[in-house]
Amino acid sequence: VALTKIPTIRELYKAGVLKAVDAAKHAPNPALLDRVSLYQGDITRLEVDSIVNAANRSLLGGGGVDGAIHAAAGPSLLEECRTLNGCDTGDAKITKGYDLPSLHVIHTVGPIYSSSNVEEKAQQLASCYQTSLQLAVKHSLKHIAFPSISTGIYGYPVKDATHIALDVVRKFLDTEDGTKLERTIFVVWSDADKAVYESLIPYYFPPE
Ligand code: AR6
Repeated sequence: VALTKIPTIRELYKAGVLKAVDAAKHAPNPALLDRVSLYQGDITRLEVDSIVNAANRSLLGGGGVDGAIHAAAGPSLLEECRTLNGCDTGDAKITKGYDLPSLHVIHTVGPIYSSSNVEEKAQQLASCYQTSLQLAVKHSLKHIAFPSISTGIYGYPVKDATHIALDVVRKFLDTEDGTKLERTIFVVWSDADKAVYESLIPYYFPPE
């Protein structure tokens, strides 16, 4: 899927998919409307500079989006991952994309959710988004596509996780480093997750 086929949130407002809300949490930043996307589908099909993998600390593959990324990238990805010595929760490491249409994969490790230590889990999840964004800019990558980290096998409540994802990305795009990212894409798999993103995006990325 080419970048031109991935709708920006400006286009989603125009189409009526996204609707303005009264009590937005951030001031409008019109430039960001062209630089953020919501896309429902398979992250492994995106022709972008980088996709993010919701990995585990071994970085040696697993189920969910991790399994899909390794399957689509081919065995060379696992070979490179073996050289990385794993990754801490909340941190991120980068590899090439191999057989993926994405040039790079940014592997991050989300927290395994539990209803105790909610604040620590939230900080770890925010750190996944933050370190992934920083890594993309450090490597001069212009696009980054995120799956909904930790909300599958790791059990993080989708609504809480989506607030964190949107908050960290909005704040990062407002910084000087953030101006270097031409497109940040939130990738959702299920209809339910898409509905959550559609309802919350207007609070963080209000229209003009
Ligand atoms: N494209 C986009 N999103 C996807 C895809 C895909 N191809 N496949 C699944 N999702 P999960 P986690 C969505 O479980 O919760 C692995 O075993 C999925 O619907 O992949 O961070 C790792 O090795 C959900 O919304 O990641 C770890 O052990 C989101 O991706 C563990 O799972 C994340 O779900 C990580 O669990």
